[in-house]
Amino acid sequence: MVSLRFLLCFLCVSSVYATIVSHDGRAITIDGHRRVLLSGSIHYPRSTPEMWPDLIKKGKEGGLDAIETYVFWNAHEPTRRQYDFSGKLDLIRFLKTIQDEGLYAVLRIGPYACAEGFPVWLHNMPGMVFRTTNKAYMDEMQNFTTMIVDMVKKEKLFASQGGPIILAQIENEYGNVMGPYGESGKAYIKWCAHMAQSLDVGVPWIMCQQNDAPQPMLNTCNGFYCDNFVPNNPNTPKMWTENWTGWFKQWGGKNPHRTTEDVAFSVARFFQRGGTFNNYYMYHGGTNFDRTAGGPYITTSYDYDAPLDEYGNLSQPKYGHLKQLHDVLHSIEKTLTYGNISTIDFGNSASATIYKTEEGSSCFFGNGNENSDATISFQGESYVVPAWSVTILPDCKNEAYNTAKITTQTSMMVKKPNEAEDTPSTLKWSWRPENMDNFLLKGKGESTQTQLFDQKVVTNDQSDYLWYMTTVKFKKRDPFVGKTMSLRINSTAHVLYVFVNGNIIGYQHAENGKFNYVFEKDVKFKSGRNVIALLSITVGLAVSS
Ligand SMILES: *[C@@H]1O[C@H](CO)[C@@H](O)[C@H](O)[C@H]1NC(C)=O
Ligand SMILES: *[C@@H]1O[C@H](CO)[C@@H](O)[C@H](O)[C@H]1NC(C)=O
Ligand SMILES: *[C@@H]1O[C@H](CO)[C@@H](O)[C@H](O)[C@H]1NC(C)=O
Ligand SMILES: *[C@@H]1O[C@H](CO)[C@@H](O)[C@H](O)[C@H]1NC(C)=O
Ligand SMILES: CC(=O)N[C@H]1CO[C@H](CO)[C@@H](O)[C@@H]1O
Repeated sequence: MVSLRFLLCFLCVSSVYATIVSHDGRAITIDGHRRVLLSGSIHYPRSTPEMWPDLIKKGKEGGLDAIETYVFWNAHEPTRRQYDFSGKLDLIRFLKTIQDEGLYAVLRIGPYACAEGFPVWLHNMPGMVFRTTNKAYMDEMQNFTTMIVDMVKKEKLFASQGGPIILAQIENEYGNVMGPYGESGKAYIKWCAHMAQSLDVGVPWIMCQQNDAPQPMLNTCNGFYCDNFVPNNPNTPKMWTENWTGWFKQWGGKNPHRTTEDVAFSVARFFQRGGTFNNYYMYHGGTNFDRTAGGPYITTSYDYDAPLDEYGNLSQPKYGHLKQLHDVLHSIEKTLTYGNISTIDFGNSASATIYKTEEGSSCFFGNGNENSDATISFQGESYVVPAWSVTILPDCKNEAYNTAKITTQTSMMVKKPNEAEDTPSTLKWSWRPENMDNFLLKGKGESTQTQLFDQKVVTNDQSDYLWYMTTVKFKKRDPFVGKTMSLRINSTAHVLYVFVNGNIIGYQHAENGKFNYVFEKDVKFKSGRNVIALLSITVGLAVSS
């Protein structure tokens, strides 16, 4: 009893000790030690709080050091200054679950997060221009970012306070789009850096895909391959914040697949070339619940072909093959982060990288040729390195791992028709009318206008459907009555259904990536009142401009 109490007290004291997170040009340092850090993205709203401990535990068993997540502004602040941190949106509970499992956390506050992230009310604010030196935007971004940082600080979740968060992120992949913003874009990035820095979180801030990230922001790489990435400052380590394990799925598209061998190759090559931090986007993709799929056409499944599948099960061999890679990389952490580096080029895209310390050496043999295997002779031995692969030799003698040689079991998910006994025999479609009570529609659920309004503005993201209706009257002797005329609609709806006098005359949807199309169809009008009704539908809302 006494010893147990002593142990508990020791734990509670040690948990409030600050962890000092810093970096040099080689790696992130934790309490002064350079670290090899493997991290995986798990977005808390894409699973349930009941799943979190299991997902994070599986991440840890899979060799991760950290879990990374975005913070979803649209979900947390659906209406201006009205917040939701309940259930799946309990960010603090998620971070504490990570802490309980003994992992680090990487908090990408953004608050821009690509297709998802911005609330619709922000889009609808007067004078709003996203992601530039726009006063209204900057005020809102600062307000939300500050609130999140304050919440997290209050719970002592930054490493500087004894918590799990070792890195925070401001903005997101802005470098990819900043060109058109010109000087304002540059000023905005400086402002972001300054604003973030002033929040004094006590851990480094990162900016991904931001070559001009001002010091002390760490610029990092996102992509399928990042081995050629060079940080913008000699004091910034080589970090990869989004290594895409697959891709999101779109309606009508096939299941995205990125081979295990290719993911492993890209990571091993990144470490061969001096990388020390890697994050998998995604480690668990999960589900876009309710209406949260970004748009257009992103499915409710956000499986991402990740090492943990949508339901949180191990996706083999990806999970196991990467776990082996992580174990090998961790076993040579010291050499990787402190060793002197030398390389040998064998030609034909084959190379060796040797990390050497006084205690010993570790080697990477890389073969970047997609078609032919390489035979590498090194210190009197000969090694076959398959095409498009990397071999790791922790002692420069014995091969411990090759990215193309999979030795873990493979699991296949078979989707069966509904015939098993324990599933209900009748899975039926059903429908219900939309709840109109919550509608923030101008007026009372219907309104009369003399022009067409953008659906986002009218529905305020409370519905995926909007009816536009108008009437045309013709006198009996009007020469157009009964004649074939053309009804032309220039539309940005993801899907458009067109009705004349209650009869459907056609429908059309935006081809992938095109947001403007012209619907055109022959119609005949009767004398008297004719009703033209258009049903405009969104399939996943993108609020990024
Ligand atoms: C955000 O703005 C509201 C006013 O709209 C203000 O009351 C609140 O203090 C601000 N929050 C932060 C963290 O700045
Ligand atoms: C997959 O996950 C579900 C839900 O956690 C579980 O019921 C099922 O047994 C798992 N399947 C496998 C093959 O592990
Ligand atoms: C790296 O090389 C330098 C110069 O040869 C040497 O002084 C240093 O000790 C080496 N470092 C390690 C970790 O071996
Ligand atoms: C449709 O509208 C867009 C923008 O509102 C415009 O750029 C385009 O030229 C229009 N297309 C046609 C065929 O009218
Ligand atoms: C969305 C995106 O930028 N995807 C690109 C990522 O990088 C790979 C390879 O470098 C490209 O093929 C993708 O188009």
